[in-house]
Amino acid sequence: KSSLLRPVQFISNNKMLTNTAISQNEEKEIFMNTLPIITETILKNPKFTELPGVGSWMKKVLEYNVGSGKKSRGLATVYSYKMIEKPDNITEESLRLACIMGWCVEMLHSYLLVLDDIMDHAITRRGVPCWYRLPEVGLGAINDSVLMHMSMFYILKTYFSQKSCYANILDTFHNSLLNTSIGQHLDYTMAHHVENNYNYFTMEQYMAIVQHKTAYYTFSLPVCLGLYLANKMDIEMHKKAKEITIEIGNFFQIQDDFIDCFGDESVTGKIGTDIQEGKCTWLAVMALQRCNASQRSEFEQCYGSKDPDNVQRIKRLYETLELPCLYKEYEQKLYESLEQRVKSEHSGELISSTIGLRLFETIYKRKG
Ligand code: DMA
Ligand code: MG
Ligand code: MG
Ligand code: MG
Repeated sequence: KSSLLRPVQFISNNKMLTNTAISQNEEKEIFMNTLPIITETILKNPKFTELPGVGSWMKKVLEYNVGSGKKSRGLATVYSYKMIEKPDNITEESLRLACIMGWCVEMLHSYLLVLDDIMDHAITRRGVPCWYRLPEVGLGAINDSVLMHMSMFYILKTYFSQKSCYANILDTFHNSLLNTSIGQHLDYTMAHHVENNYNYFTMEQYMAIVQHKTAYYTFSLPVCLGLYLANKMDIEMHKKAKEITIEIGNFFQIQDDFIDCFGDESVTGKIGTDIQEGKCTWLAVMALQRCNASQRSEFEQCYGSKDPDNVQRIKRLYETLELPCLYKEYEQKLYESLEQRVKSEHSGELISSTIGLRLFETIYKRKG
């Protein structure tokens, strides 16, 4: 075994240490090194070699949309596999397959982002113009997202169709996309058909949106795939992992909402549009819960407007209502409760809560 393949280490006080010898940067590098395999495999699909013009367009689509960004979901797939698999079973080949699986999750993400940016009238993504905004792309971006999605299935078929868990893997991807599209539907309709009636912006509605649009595919999908890669089919184990990953995924979207308003564009690579689009965000819901009558009428007057003054007024209202402070407290409490869970959990749930904590650590206090 090479030094990069040191297995997950267990220590006695019920805590799992993941590959302390490998830094997060090294893990990212190993993951990045698998990307050429993905591109090559996709472009070798006879469909693309028979029509070289389409093949070279596909290459451009992949280069622009897959590979940049944080790769949280792809890396989460690899981490999960490494944490779940028996150390002796972790080999160069099994890690390569985990990385390939991680890239499939990243491709699903890229597919969703291309569509999401059209729906959200977004301007930039990962520091460059959104794909649909390139003059040679336009609404052809919708079809490009289908090309990416189908290429993702081609990768799955190429590398996993001989495995016993292939049907489960496909089912997991399909379920994640169904959940995401339900969430995206709720997100879109809440923002576009309410017309100054903010009675629908409740925490319950918000949680339904984020659980569907983000939590499932962001963390439940990678961990579920990690379990399958390690041949873990136990339904109870999958259920436990799903519970905790949904909680973390929900928070991931709360962070995304916070960053959309208060983040630094040079770090996030995207210009926030939630206030302008009138989105049902964590900030909007919290503001409505805490505001007095005059603040509520200011909110109703300014929210969902492209006028920069109105956007500023909403941001000031959020600050007056001390939402940045509440957000930090929420994050801290969640961290502590996850740590507590790892300490107190019995062996049955220890794996899922440890994975949960580890994933949470990768997003804790994130700025982008
Ligand atoms: C993210 O919601 C959900 C999906 C399915 C991409 P969002 O529009 O807030 O994401 P972003 O801030 O990245 O545009
Ligand atoms: Mg968006
Ligand atoms: Mg969106
Ligand atoms: Mg957002």
